Amino acid sequence: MKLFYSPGACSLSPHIVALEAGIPLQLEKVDLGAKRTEGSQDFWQVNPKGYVPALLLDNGELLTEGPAIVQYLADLKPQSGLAPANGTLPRYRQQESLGYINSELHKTYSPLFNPATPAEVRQERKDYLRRRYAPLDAVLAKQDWLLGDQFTAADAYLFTVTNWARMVDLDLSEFPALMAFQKRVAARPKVKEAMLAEGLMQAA
Ligand SMILES: N[C@@H](CCC(=O)N[C@@H](CS)C(=O)NCC(=O)O)C(=O)O
Repeated sequence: MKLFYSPGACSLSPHIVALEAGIPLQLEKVDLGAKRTEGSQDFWQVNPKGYVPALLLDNGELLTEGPAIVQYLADLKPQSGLAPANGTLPRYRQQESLGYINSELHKTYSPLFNPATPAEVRQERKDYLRRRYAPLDAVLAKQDWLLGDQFTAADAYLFTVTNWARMVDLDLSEFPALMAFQKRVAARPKVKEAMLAEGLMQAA
């Protein structure tokens, strides 16, 4: 399998999940501006949606959408505990979390990366994000991980998008449990491995 990724983008989440699950992945970096892959392919031809993450399966099919990809990877290794069993309430809780992170957080960050976004829109989007982080901070004040006492794919996704806060100058210091969560995830060996592989940190 091959994961098309861009360093530090939302594709970091499936990258972490694959490493945590012990699934060997080939990685191919994408220049999202030029829409070209490291191997000089036109990325539009690979993924007509033009964005990462995209997972090329061994049967030649392309799977897109981060929440679907992380669940696919986690389900390849059910014993990893990265996704609760299908059909159970905890699994729907995970989908609830993935949907929330995807639509309420991830996509609210997007305009903050666009230099053309006016200052007042920027401010409104940051206020919106803080409102959306508040319930997550309350959950994480009571338990280590979004779903309870087990690290799952939802945590990998929350960590990935929350890492963007400092890049867009979003102050989240009012959320101590969330900040502690970020440190807890960053300290996981497989998360460090993913970040090193994407060039997001230096080897110690
Ligand atoms: N709906 C997609 C959105 C993926 C997405 O926003 N990818 C960003 C990086 S985090 C991207 O590749 N943007 C480049 C572009 O849209 O041109 C998902 O949830 O996986």
